[in-house]
Amino acid sequence: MPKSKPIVIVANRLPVQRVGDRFVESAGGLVTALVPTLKARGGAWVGWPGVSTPLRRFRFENFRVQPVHISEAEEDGFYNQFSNRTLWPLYHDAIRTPEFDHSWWRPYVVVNHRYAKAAAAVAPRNGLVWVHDYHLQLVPAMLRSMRPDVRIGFFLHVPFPPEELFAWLPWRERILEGLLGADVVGFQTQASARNFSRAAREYNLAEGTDTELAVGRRKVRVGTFPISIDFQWFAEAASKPESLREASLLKRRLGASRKILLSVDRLDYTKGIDLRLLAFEAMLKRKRVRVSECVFIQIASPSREPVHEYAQMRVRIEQLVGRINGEFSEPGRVAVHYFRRGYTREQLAAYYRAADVMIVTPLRDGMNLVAKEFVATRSDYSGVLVLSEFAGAARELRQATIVNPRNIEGMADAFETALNTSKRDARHRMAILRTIVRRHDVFEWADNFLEALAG
Ligand code: ADQ
Repeated sequence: MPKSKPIVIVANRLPVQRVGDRFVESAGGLVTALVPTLKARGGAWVGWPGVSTPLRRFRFENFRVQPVHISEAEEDGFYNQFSNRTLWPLYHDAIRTPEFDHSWWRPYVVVNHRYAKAAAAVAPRNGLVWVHDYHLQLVPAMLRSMRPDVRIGFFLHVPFPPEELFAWLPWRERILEGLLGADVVGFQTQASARNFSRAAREYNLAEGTDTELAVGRRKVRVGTFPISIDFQWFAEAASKPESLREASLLKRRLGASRKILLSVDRLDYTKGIDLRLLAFEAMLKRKRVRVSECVFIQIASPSREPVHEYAQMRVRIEQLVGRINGEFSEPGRVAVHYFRRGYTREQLAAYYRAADVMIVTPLRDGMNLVAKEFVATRSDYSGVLVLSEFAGAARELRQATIVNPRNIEGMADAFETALNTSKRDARHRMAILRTIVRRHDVFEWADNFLEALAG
């Protein structure tokens, strides 16, 4: 039975981290999605422990944890530079200019090879191996050459860029060859899947259709598998008395009559934080909504701080927050609350529950789980979701208020309309959104992919 077959997950990071002298599960979407699946099937997780001191293979619950050692110099070339200064901006519409430095390619190849070797060492005969994300695009082909018996799946969490952008990459054929080593290549959206298939044909590395390619005599299935969240967990967490208490305390502290606009992101230039602040400022300038009536909370978790573009983005955001507060805040009524820190999932659930309007306006995003988490917490069917048309989630969450994040005045309009949405209208839309996320949760996502992989 395919469902009971053990799996090997290969991802940049391990799903566990050391706390004192033991290991605990780390937070994050992928871990929530795959650890229950791994626990049910058994198998292994291959990944980087996040520390440069070598760590031995060990067992966690009923699966194996296979650490991949990466030196500090390799971490810089493979992760900070090639993954996050070349691939990340290129795959996100070149929002920042990607840099193409030949000295970064080498560590990318070396580290990918190390992951492939580690996966080859732990994969059972004829087993299933599932490789994740843009850091590890060479692993499928490398693993296939080492272990032709295994079935290999690859899932890209970020968008696959259109042809004219992908063409910039000096190593474009190598990346395509790497991915085409998989039996199933999965994407968040149809557009990404199509971009990939077209690029594979364009560079004469495969023939076929947008959903099925042939590399010589081998078939490669190209599919769309929109990732999701643990709906039940968020729905229950947000309905607990502690969360409800937390949410109403927050509302009271901000001013009970004020409506809360909320955003939650990693502090990343793809998330459009600066433009949404400008839109909030534009809305206040119109003087139809005042700070006595609303407050904007931006929660941003620190991310990739060694990368220059991230440090720059942080300065810009902090200046904007200062400027808006300088102009619009009143004693006891701060216009923008900016919290640059990580929260537990329980804390986030309480914030989602307190919000009247959730603003998710990335310039480009593979999916965006925050939008789905917000929807899951609204078991009272209230609240309005403002969502960028450039998030993968917009393909599914069509009942959200869809905006173009580069249209500042348009976004300001959308915020105003969202603040004035009738309870009835909000309820109607939220009911549809909740049905979609409930039906298509992260467990369904993992099952669908693994079923395709099992063939
Ligand atoms: P990310 O770019 O990290 O993921 P997203 O999908 O929004 O973006 O996931 C962020 C996660 O981090 C959410 O689960 C959120 O709750 C959490 N988070 C955000 N801010 C936090 C904070 N301050 N404290 C604690 N947790 C916080 C990449 C792609 C996305 C894709 C996912 C999954 O860029 O497009 O949806 O992978 O495939």
